Amino acid sequence: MTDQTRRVALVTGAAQGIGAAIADELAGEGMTVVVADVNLEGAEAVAARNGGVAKKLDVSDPDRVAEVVDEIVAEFGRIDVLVNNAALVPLTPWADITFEEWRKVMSVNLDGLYLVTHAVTPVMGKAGYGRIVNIASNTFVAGTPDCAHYVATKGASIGLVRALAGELGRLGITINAVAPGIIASEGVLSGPHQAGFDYVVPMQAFDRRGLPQDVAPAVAFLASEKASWVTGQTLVVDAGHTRN
Ligand code: 4PL
Repeated sequence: MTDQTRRVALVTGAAQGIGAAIADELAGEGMTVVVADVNLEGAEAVAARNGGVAKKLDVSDPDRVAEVVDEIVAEFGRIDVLVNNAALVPLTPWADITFEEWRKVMSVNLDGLYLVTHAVTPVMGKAGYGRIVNIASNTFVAGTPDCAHYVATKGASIGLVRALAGELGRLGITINAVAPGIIASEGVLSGPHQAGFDYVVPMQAFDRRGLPQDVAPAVAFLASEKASWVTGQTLVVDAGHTRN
């Protein structure tokens, strides 16, 4: 029988980058972390080091989302924390964004938010407690070029937080967003983002690239019991890039 007294956190897109750092941070605070990702081997590696459990999850697949949430409830009896981190981060100029690419980004970044959040909130509602953190992006503040589909989904993520805070608050659930600036994560480093760092780092208050570990503690705060009076908010974690 598994220990059902520890808080349980579901982190999507947790095989690498910001999601993996969040999974490690929450595990370090004593939570059981469900490390969910389309990349199962990557998720297993993260879960192996932080004592969590790995699940293969494509957040845009409704059946699989329902299945994973059911498995977590069956195994642990609770989901205290949901971190909606999974996202595609493509860099494509507007003229080159095909409808197919547009739909793909909407499917993962936006439908995924709906599917996972909609599956988890009844579980939290029944318990009368929940913490939801959406990983947004400061590109919504900065109007960063060459990723209009991505920026649109991050704006929607912040919109969802604002829209749901009231409805979910009645159930004892808080929902907030963390909006990182450009971060040297595997996902970003796998694309042509070098120019982004060259442009952004001089605007930051600190003269280095942001790392996943720079973002995770802000998520951990909003995911904690202590953040009980904060909901519907967006915390920008970008070394001051968008402060002006
Ligand atoms: C400022 O979230 O916030 C590039 C790529 N530049 O994904 C981001 C900035 C990127 C960002 C982001």
